[in-house]
Amino acid sequence: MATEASGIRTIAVAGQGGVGKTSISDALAFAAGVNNRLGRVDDESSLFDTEPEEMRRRCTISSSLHHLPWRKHEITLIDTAGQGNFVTDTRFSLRGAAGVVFVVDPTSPLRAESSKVWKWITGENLPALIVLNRLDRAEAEVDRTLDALKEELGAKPALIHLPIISGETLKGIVDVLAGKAYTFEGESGKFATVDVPDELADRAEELRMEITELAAEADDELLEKYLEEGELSVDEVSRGLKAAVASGAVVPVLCSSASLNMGIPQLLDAVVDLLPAPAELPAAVGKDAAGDATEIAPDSAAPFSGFVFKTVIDPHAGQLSILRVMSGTVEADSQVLNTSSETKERLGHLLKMEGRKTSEVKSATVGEVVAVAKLKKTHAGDTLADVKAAVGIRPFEEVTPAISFAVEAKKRGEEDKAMQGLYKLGEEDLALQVERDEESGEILLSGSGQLHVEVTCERLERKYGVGVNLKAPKVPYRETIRKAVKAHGRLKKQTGGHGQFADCRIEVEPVPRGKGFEFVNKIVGGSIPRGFIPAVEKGVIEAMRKGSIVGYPVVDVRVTLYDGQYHDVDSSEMAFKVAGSMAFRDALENAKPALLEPYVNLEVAVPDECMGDVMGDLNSRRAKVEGMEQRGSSEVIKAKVPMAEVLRYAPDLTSMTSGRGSFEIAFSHYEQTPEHMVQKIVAERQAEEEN
Ligand SMILES: Nc1nc2c(ncn2[C@@H]2O[C@H](COP(=O)(O)OP(=O)(O)OP(=O)(O)O)[C@@H](O)[C@H]2O)c(=O)[nH]1
Ligand SMILES: [Mg+2]
Repeated sequence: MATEASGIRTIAVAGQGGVGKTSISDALAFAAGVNNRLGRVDDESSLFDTEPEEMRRRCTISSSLHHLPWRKHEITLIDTAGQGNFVTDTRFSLRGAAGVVFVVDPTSPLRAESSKVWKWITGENLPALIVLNRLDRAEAEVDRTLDALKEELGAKPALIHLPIISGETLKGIVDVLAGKAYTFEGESGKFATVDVPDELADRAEELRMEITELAAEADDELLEKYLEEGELSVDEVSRGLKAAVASGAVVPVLCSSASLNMGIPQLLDAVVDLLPAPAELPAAVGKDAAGDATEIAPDSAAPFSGFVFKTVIDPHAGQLSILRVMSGTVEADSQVLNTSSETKERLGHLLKMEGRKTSEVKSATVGEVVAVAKLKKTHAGDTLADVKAAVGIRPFEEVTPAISFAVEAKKRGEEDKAMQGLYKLGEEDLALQVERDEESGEILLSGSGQLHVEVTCERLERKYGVGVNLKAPKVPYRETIRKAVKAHGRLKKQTGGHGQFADCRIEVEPVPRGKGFEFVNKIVGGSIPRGFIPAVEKGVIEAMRKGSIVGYPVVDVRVTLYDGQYHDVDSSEMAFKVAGSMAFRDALENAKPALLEPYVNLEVAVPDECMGDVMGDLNSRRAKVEGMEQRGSSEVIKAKVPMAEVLRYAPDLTSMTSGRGSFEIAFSHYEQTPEHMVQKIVAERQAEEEN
């Protein structure tokens, strides 16, 4: 790719569901000339929402990207999902971007999705622009929206555009910095530059002064000039503002209407002028080959490192790993090290992606995003690096699903095919979890919400030709222990020729909730040879898959292997694995096992008059209400609720609020299940097994 590092912009378009992110992305692509017509979500002609499941629902499910040339720059644009069911993909897609265009709808209140995505953006220290879209609508409220951005997101917005509204719709935009205005000719995207309308002149000047000050404060040289002369040029303000954006001191706010194709070239200009090139970002923190913290500077002369932020499985090209070059330059046909799986990978062609289409490039440098086909042991979240500078970049955070369903193949005997298809979908979609219930043989499909699981089943049928039915939602209970105990596993058998011998002693103890599993080796003096110790761990992990109360996986335990015996001839990995399993099962019996149930964070928005009913109902569901707040004309209730109590919340909320309530659910944590519920769950499970 020919563009110099300073001419690269890699941005994610993000925000809550339905605010017009994809519509804006299409309008940007049209303005940049990569599409000869304006793609529209509503008539299924979008360049970005191209999967049948997305087109049918008019909703982005998985991010997709295009490259837009603009003023000798190359903008890589990643359009992300906003609907709560699909935002895990957004969270991880943000790792591919060096800046964000955050889209807001001033005609309706901010929802939980906005706060969630904004938190991820600031957590990644991504410089951002905010776009107020849908300004063609009479109900748009700019000032209220700015207040909400400050109060609910903690953002520091500064208007750099003012909408020119006439006859209740958008006619043009005031460019506060330039002291000019643009009026648009219909939906052509063409505009004329005119004087600022008289009625907006004072407000525009006031905003210009504010931004000039912000810009001056971001740069010592500019500050000195500003203090001496009391004024800065347009270019100087722009330069200072860019520095303020990069440090997160301010988020410029722009205006648009994607449907009317207004404000779009101005947004492209702002991306180029106000967002940093990836090479201008501060160094990322990573780990070196020894595991020590190190800085990964976005320097094109440094050794190569790249972060794989997404996987897509293409029917023709197979698996594509999409990576952002974090440092150095990568060439086609080179060998790199996957420092996460510690495997050497040969990169074949480097592919530049345009939606689902690809074209070959010879190399890619800092900030560029390229795809590589058919890597053997590379997953999204992994780092690929120069073999001689084996750095690791912070991997993805663990995702815990919010809902689980049992699924069954429509055709008998297609269970395995369904499992294989679901595993492949899980490669592309990290919010998805697929398990097989050891006992019933049922497939358990877990995801972010019912919609997510339903969409997954549709994809499974379309892409892998297996139809499945969703059965009742299931609660993914877990088991744990409450007491530290010591246990012994001993295998001694004479089979035919030589025997099987392994002996291990372990201590099993509870660890804090959410810590998962820890294995500690304290063998000294070789009572078990080192080569057999991983086998003991494997045996323990196998035994942990099934707890002793109901048979759910066991979590939050530390297992310390402290002693054992072996035999020169009769010991084997297999024998030690069996002994490890035996020891763990022995421990479980005595360690005061407990059943854990998942809690979810529930956010319900309801009209004021329904509050009483909804609160009463929540109490009957064992909810712990944590707070209430007014958001627009709705009351928002935040609570932690056992997942078991809200498996079918949607129809109940609909009937309590006559369809005017909405809610969002995300996994929160596990807690011990009350004793009387445990009996019920055990009985239910037994009944299920007898059927
Ligand atoms: N009136 C008006 N409607 C708009 C505008 N932008 C988008 N829409 C409409 O809003 C709906 C949602 O637009 P999308 O572009 O799919 O929104 P999105 O943010 O990508 O939605 P998700 O991908 O589901 O998060 C579509 O029907 C668009 O036509 C706008 O500026 N004005
Ligand atoms: Mg979209």
